[in-house]
Amino acid sequence: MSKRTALSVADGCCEAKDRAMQATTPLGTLIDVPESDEDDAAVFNAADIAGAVQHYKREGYVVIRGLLTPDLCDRVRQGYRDEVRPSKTPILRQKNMRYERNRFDEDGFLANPIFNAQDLESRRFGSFKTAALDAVTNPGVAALTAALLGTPRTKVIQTMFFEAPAGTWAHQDSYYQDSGAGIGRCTAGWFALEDIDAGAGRFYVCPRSHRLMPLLRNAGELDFATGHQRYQRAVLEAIRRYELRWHAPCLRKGDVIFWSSLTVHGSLGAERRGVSRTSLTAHFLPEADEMLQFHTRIRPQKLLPHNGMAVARLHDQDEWRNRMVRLAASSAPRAYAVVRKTAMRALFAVGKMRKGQHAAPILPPDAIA
Ligand SMILES: O=C(O)CCC(=O)C(=O)O
Ligand SMILES: [Fe+2]
Repeated sequence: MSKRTALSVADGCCEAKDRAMQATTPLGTLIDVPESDEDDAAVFNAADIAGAVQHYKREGYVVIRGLLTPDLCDRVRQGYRDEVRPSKTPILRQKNMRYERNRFDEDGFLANPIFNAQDLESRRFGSFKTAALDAVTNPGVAALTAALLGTPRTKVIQTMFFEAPAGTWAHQDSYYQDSGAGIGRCTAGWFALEDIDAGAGRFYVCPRSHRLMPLLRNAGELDFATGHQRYQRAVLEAIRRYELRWHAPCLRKGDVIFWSSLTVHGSLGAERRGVSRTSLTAHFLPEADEMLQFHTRIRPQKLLPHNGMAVARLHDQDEWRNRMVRLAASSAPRAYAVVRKTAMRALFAVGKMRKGQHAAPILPPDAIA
């Protein structure tokens, strides 16, 4: 997690266009956080698909300017304000995979990001959910994700919604989910729904990390069930060892950054008070691929179409059985956490016994599909 540090530049975001704010990385080093995208070679227009793909393949990420219209961004935010923010309904959360009510930070921003907006109950959250799905499945996104993955069609396997700075630890998404048809056949997008202030816990990537460092496997002493903290330290150690750089690009309302499941990324801690980072993220696979979870098992997913794109619904709250799970999980959170932890340990124990194809803890870059 990022450390909170004092402000290192003058107050005010966008006046300081010619300067970059400085922020502290999880390694304790200082990096520039640009206040403008003028000199950023990673920024492309949606029409330049070939340029974007070339940059993505080389650097492991690319920024597409204005992929969402401001109206669509506003629709998601309005849905959040009208339906989600005032709600007392427990919702599945990204940080701990528990059903919790909303929590707000001292600035009033949502502090427990939502996991899988597509699974929210339509009766309560219909406008927010539809707008969020309109954003992550819009035709520009469909075209880009298909081009980035070199496939005719893609599907959404996971989404998140953020408002407050999150200080997400550095990781490769592959550790959590990837494609069953080949490691690295998964891409993700971070959709800026407002201009993201340099102090609002910017999303960062480590350019070229998808090629420069090995894949850290979700297995052995780094496995999710017993070694998640060791995994978080191992990623930082890899950043140090392979002398990776950090880039926390300027993202304006409607911009989307895409990165590979092998690219190290995360988000900085808050460096300024009173600024939010309202955003969606979505993870995509080639439509025909199955989802590989924790480098350990193929996770079958129910798929429903939206805008012509398949979207996975793992915990669909429009199904009464899933609402029962939510009720049980939110009324007995400790018992639910114990059950989940035990199931997770069992999953990795079975994996170890099988000593199958996923056993090697570290895979060198040239061994990846
Ligand atoms: O924005 C963040 O804090 C992290 C998002 C992320 O890691 C993801 O969606 O994969
Ligand atoms: Fe991630």
